Amino acid sequence: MTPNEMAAAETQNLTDGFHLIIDALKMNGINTIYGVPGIPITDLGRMAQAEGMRVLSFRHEQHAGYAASIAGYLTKKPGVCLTVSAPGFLNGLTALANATTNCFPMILISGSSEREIVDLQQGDYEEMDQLAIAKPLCKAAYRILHAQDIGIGVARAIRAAVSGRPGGVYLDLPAALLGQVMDEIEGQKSLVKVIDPAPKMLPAPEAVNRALDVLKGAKRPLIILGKGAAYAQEDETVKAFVEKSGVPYLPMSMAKGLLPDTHPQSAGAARSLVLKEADVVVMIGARLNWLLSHGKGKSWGEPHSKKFIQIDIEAMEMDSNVEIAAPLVGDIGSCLSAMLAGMGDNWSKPPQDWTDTITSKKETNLEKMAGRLMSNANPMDYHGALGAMREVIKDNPDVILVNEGANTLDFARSIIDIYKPRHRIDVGTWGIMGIGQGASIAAAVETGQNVLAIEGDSAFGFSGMEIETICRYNLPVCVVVFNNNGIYRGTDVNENGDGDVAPTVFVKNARYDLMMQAFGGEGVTATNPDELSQAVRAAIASRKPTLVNAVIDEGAGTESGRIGNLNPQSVVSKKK
Ligand code: ADP
Ligand code: TPW
Ligand code: MG
Repeated sequence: MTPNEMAAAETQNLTDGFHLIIDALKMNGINTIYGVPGIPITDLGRMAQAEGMRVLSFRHEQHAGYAASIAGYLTKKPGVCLTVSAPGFLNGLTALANATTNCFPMILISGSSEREIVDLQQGDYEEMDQLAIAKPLCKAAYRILHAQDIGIGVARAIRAAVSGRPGGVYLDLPAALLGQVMDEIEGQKSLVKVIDPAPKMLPAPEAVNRALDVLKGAKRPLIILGKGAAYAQEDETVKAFVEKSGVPYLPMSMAKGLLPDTHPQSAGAARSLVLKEADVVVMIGARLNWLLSHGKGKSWGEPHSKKFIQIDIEAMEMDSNVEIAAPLVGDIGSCLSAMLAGMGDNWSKPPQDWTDTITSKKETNLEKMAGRLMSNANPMDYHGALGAMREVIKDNPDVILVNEGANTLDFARSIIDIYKPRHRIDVGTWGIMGIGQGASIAAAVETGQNVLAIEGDSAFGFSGMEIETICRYNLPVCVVVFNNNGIYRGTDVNENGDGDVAPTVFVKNARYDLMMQAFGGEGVTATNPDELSQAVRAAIASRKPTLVNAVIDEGAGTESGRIGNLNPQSVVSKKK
């Protein structure tokens, strides 16, 4: 403050940038900050805590960022990640880009160094043009230079994050802004409460009729539910549409549980069959990206053998990979309500031979798997260990499952049934490793539920240090490390004999459970399904931070889990 401002402060009530930011967030119902402190935002975190916000400090910004993005996914309010300038900002940026890719609403708020010095590149402390760097990696990026603009700046960030297709927003706060003062009453007046931040978007009636016509003509219809449908929190409407239509559905991984995986219309256990044979596919909040082989190719059967109906809030998503016969642009609740209204009372269900074929395929496949899930092999294989975890979730359907790894991910996705919406969080659109602890922390903080995180030993390592954060906030998180001594498997050998281990291999028989004990949590090693099951059930009952080191046969996994086909092949050396 200048001497003049100091003098004025004695006669007038003042506020400053710090408090205006906190007030602006709180006014908009944002009460939690995930971050890492340091110059220039240390006091911002302290003051936010003093003002009643929950401020969760992490050990690395990337994980605070993943936590913020998952908070956004679970609550439909942007999750906030707060970081310092340049390196802290960059550490958070991966999470911001990941949030944007996954359509999760989050705001990365980073302090930044002195504008005048940064722009002249005169070598300021942590100098970086953060706004320019963030821009191509997020949905929107803003910088606030004046205290009186904080209200509108925060409002823009919130609306950009949650309206239309949700995504990541960057908000740049130069250090000088935080200390700027203004009259307290003027300051309060400058704040903006965002009215209807994610307005409904109604589909055009003719688009609804077109979609109904296409669906009516279907002999072998299929619904695909994506995580956009789970995000929308229109659970009852989704259920009503699926059940009234009678159409079998496939959940994408994070849409599992939107309807319970045990629902009779779930075609999850007959995935290959329905993708190949369906003649009309209704996409609901799911994209035809690599996870669905772009809607074409061998897994989709005869070329041009299907018509697509696609429901999405983002018009540009239509025809991204294949022709969409009936694009339905709008929010999921409005689109499905309009479809339901148009279906009337006499909608005829799909032909029985189609649903019977699916049911019998499901039964065969589930039977085939059932035996393997009982496997008591020691060391455990994936089926034995996950068979035990499947029973734990069945008995505790409120537990939120977090899942990452390669084999650990792919097997868990198909083996563990989920019973409730938004109860499975995983590696998402990028197949990113490292979301484990950040997602677990956010899920526990935002919902109060127990969290079970099933992570490959490699996957765990990306955010392993955050188990200290889990212990510090005493969160009901049970991390199970599927320890197979490496990435995909622990058996690779270095063929040049220089003494190094192969690039995919870790220290053998590592004791991840001891890491948890270092921070006061429970740490247990499990070598068979019974021990594993017991340890996880105890963790759920006690709600104590727990890490179970689950010893998995190091030879049990396959290269890249189920997506080994994406690896380029060398003609010189073929992978065995
Ligand atoms: P998945 O990986 O489960 O297939 P994606 O992330 O690929 O899911 O797709 C989610 C889609 O949902 C995105 O295209 C996004 O635009 C859309 N979406 C998100 N929220 C809504 C909503 N409220 N209404 C309609 N579409 C939505
Ligand atoms: C940020 C590449 C995909 S899966 C994986 C890596 C490193 C680890 C697989 O081993 P894990 O599981 O977790 O032990 P398992 O059961 O098969 O042994 N960096 C990032 N993201 C990705 N996806 C990778 C690397 C990868
Ligand atoms: Mg592994």
